[in-house]
Amino acid sequence: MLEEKIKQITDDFNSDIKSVEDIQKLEEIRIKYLGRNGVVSSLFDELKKASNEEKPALGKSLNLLRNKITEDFNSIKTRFESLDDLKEIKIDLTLPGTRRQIGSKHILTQTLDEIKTIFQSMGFSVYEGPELESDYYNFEALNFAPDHPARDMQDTFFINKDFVLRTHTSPVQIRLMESHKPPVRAIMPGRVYRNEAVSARSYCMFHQVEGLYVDTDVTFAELKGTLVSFAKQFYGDDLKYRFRTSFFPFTEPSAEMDITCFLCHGGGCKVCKQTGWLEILGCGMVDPNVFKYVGYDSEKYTGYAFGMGIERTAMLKYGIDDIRVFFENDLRFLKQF
Ligand code: 2U9
Repeated sequence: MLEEKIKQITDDFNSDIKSVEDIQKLEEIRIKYLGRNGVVSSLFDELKKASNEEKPALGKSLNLLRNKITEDFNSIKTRFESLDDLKEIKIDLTLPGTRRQIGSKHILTQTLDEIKTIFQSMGFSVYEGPELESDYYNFEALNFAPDHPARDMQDTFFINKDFVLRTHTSPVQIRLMESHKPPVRAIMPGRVYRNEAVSARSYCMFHQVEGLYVDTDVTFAELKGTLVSFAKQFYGDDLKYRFRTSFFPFTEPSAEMDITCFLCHGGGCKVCKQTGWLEILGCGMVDPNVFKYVGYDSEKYTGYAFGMGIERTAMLKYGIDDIRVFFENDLRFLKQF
């Protein structure tokens, strides 16, 4: 008899709990089953009347029923409470989502990557060296005369009388040639320093890429061919160019390469100072004196070298008129690339 009642009450509880919709209804159910005068209490009263043989089994079933009801009640109560917490947080589902800030490479890195890819496709490898250099690597081995103006404190950051912040990446070429026999063909990108007044045109540090190719029978014609090919790939196929004679201590003969002004297409404007031309790089045949310093036989080998400023290159390509923007980290500038 009591056994049947236990079963019936289990079924009733299961159906009551299934339809519960809120915490008040749940409390009513708790009182109905577990309250002091509730269904389960009255079953325990009835248990007292059962025979001594039946009591242990019925007692066990009743305990199981009470535990099941208590557990179900607690777990549903917790669920309702967490739902209530969620209702407290007011979410406006019509608000637009938060846009994630996706970073990108700095325009100087992008420009250098592009330059590297072009020269690598022409057989150049990439070689790097230290920014703190000895006077020997930065000046002497590059054939700078002892009284050359670049050796002046006004132009170069001296660390002490023998060490400088490199003023160009050319010392890397010296290091490369000291450690490798010809043929050598590499570009040297890196940061360089100049003790100059900061302005829209010049900054106390900037980046260069220089290139060097040394082998038997390397000619000026090859230098021109390589640089024209580079310029066409970088600035566009329809570009016009010219080479002008120049002077550098480490090359002889030396030249500078110009391309037609991207703004006025040669007509003359403010950007090209009315000349119609923009200088993009310097170059020349490696001076035989430089070969002496690195122990190359200048009777057997010839080589060409070239150099360009990466900031200047990016400024020309993208029409940027102030070098300082590369170093200010202003997102309004950086995000344009
Ligand atoms: C060795 C031999 C020759 C590297 C060269 C230039 C010409 C040049 C300037 C461009 C603008 C520097 O960034 S800039 O100010 N560079 O015009 N550089 S030839 O010639 C070398 C280098 C190393 C051993």
